[in-house]
Amino acid sequence: MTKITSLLLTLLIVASCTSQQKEQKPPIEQEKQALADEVKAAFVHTWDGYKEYAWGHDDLKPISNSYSDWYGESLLMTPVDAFDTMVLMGLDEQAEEAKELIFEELSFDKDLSVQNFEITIRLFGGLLAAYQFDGDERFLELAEDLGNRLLPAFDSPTGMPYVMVNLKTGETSGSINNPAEIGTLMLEFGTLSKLTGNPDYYDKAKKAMVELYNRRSDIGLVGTLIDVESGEWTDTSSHISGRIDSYYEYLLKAYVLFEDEDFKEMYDESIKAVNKYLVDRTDTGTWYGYADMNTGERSRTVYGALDAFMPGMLVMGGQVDLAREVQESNFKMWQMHDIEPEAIDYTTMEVEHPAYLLRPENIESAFYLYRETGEAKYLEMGKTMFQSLVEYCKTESGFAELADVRTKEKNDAMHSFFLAETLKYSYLLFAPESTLDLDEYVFNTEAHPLTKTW
Ligand code: DMJ
Repeated sequence: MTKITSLLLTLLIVASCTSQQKEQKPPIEQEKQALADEVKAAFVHTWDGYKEYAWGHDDLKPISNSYSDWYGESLLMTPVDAFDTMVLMGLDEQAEEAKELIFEELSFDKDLSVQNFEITIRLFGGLLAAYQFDGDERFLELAEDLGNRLLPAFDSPTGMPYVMVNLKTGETSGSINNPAEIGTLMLEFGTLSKLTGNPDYYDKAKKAMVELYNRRSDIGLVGTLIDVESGEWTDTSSHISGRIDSYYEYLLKAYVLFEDEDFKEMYDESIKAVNKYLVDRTDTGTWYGYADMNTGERSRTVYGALDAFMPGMLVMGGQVDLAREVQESNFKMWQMHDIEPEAIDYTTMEVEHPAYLLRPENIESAFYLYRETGEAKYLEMGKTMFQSLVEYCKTESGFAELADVRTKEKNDAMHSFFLAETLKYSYLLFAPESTLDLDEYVFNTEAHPLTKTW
């Protein structure tokens, strides 16, 4: 063989190896199925713990292997919240167990004063999604019964709901409410209207949102607390964190689910103000801070686990570049201590609130970005986050919150949103896209998928 032929041969071999390498999928893509199976195993582990130690109660206490009920009597928070995750994961046996328990034991005819928002997003949303997935009319009957019992919450002078409502008597309490609890009812009440043909639920939930929107400041921001009787703000601090967050989410999602243009207008106006006054680009990344709703002046540089929903919402609203930027910060926050704290000061990168409550938002945003861009980096982020959960939060019977992400000390608590949301978004990130088509479904804020069957 001449030198030239041998050189040509070498070049050919190198070229063919390079093209083979190019054809090879990045390794994380090949791990997707295994990761989805790991998430499913984490779910089954936790459901087994619930069955053994908390059956029939609201929540599992994953360290003492016992249970807790929010209001003294159980409203089956965990089984209702977890049901549609079981369906998505193909866990038929577990779904059957949950379904039997729900139909045998769930009753809302109880003299309990409950938090309208939490009951709506977890139970009302869970039952509606269960009905749409499963088709059993009893889910819809329970949802309708619950919707009727919650409806008196809207009977305030402004139409914005009270915080609490008694399931039996309809008595309301808590006139100082917040945008999240006022404005995160639309998908559930609206869906019930569409499914039953009774417009009342839709109209009341929409009026509440419009009343809130109409009280935005001249620069377009809302505050943290408002009196639903007088309509006056009692705390004018504006941000995207807890107590405001999902109001914006529902303005957008209500438009997507109901195709009601009013919501689009309100979302577009609101997000403009939020991105003008709250986005904070610093040396440490792109964050959303706090500002006074009237002046727009920065008041705090705090960001946390709840704020991490933002990239997911921005993707849905078409602002993908900004979503990417913020997700980098989300992940940076996660990496500070291998698991995210509830809140940090993003200028110093110091922990402000050290707990981790098994929250989903960071993984949720990675999921939306992966679906939108197909980029492996979002799978990598999801893998890191899920594996931290297993490493630091897993217990003999389930998963526990962390009291402090720096020491990894655990708390004896596990919110039902861990099964409804955290494991659902983790699973959907790794599972084939056909498991759930985002063009067909809109998630309520507790990750219950709702679809336009009307
Ligand atoms: C959930 O109940 C919902 O996602 C809500 O919108 C915010 N808080 C928790 C999860 O962190």
